[in-house]
Amino acid sequence: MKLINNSILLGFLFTLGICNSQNTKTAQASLKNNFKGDFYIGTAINASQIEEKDTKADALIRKEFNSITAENIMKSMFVHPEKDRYDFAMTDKFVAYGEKNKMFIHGHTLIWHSQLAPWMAKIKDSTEMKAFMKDHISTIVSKYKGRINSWDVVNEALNEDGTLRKSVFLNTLGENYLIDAFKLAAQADPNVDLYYNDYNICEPKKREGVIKLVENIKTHGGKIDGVGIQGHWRLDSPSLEEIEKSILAYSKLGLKVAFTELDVTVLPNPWDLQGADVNQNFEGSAEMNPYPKTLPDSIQTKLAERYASIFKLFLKHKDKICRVTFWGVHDGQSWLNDWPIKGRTNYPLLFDSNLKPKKAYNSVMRLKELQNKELVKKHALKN
Ligand code: 9MR
Repeated sequence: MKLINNSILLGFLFTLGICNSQNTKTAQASLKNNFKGDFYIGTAINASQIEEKDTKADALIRKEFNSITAENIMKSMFVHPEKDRYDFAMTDKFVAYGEKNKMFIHGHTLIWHSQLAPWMAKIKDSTEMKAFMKDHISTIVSKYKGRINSWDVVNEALNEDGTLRKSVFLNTLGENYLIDAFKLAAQADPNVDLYYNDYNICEPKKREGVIKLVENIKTHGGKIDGVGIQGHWRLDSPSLEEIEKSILAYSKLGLKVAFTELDVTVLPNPWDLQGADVNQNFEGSAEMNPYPKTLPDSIQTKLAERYASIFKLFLKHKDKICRVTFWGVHDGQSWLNDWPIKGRTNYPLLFDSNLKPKKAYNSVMRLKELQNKELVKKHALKN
């Protein structure tokens, strides 16, 4: 256990408002300040937030978060729309926004089967694919060398059973594409942290798949620094036990763990309904969109409890976790309003669509405040 010196104790007291005096500048209570020293608190931002078009959202982002990920604009279809043309207009603005606000900047994502430019999807042979990967990864990573802090080098390469997903990359290059991608990224910027990022990787089978994938990259001389657990979760799953097992399993590989796309859906899932087929048309169905106007208090409370238990676990393993990023700033912006059914009203984040903190926000903040109080108490007892 680290020694707590008096200046740190004073810091705690200021945060708790115990040491408040008009002449003393206190740290503003916010997610990023409360979890300072534990892990970065990040958010995904969309194009209008990058361009600071929404002044209220901009103020909230700068107050609460110290890390950013681009929700879409860094994906290949936007940044590399044609074989011989890159479009860095938005990515330049994104990086400048992070630098201006002294934030940890995460790059999402280099190699992903989805949101590909149409010309990439048509690549048929291995020579052409190798040339594409070299050009794509080297150009983008070296352009932002020393400015982007970590990259999702490969995103979502696994099936649910832990086998490799059929994609244009696997079809043309075989499983070596993973090793090549990580080597190319490390060559372009030897100091940037390189991640494998995926969803459902707290599930046992898929987790085994990640472990195999990481070991294979390492055995063949690739550099990989971390695993990104996306964290698109539900109120009751995955269990805290499986999340904890995953944190431990990935860090045992010598890797950093980041929670990269955290949100918790409160809506029914069509796949859970017996015989339900997601292709069925559920749009406009009241059964599937039960809270179109407001979230009942009982569900707000459930969401708050779920977030508190998740963050309690994160704090327990803060030595292994370097970043927790939410997938969006507020509920109104969440992709979960349109997936897996379009046009629903979901409530998966800590801020509501009016940008007001929810019960879930307070529960996460309170957790940290209680922990600080405990430390103050222990320190007082010692002296
Ligand atoms: O939030 C993103 C949404 O706006 C896009 O339409 C969608 C396209 O696939 O991608 C969403 O973000 C995804 C992320 O890039 C990778 N992991 C899953 C996220 C949610 O689908």
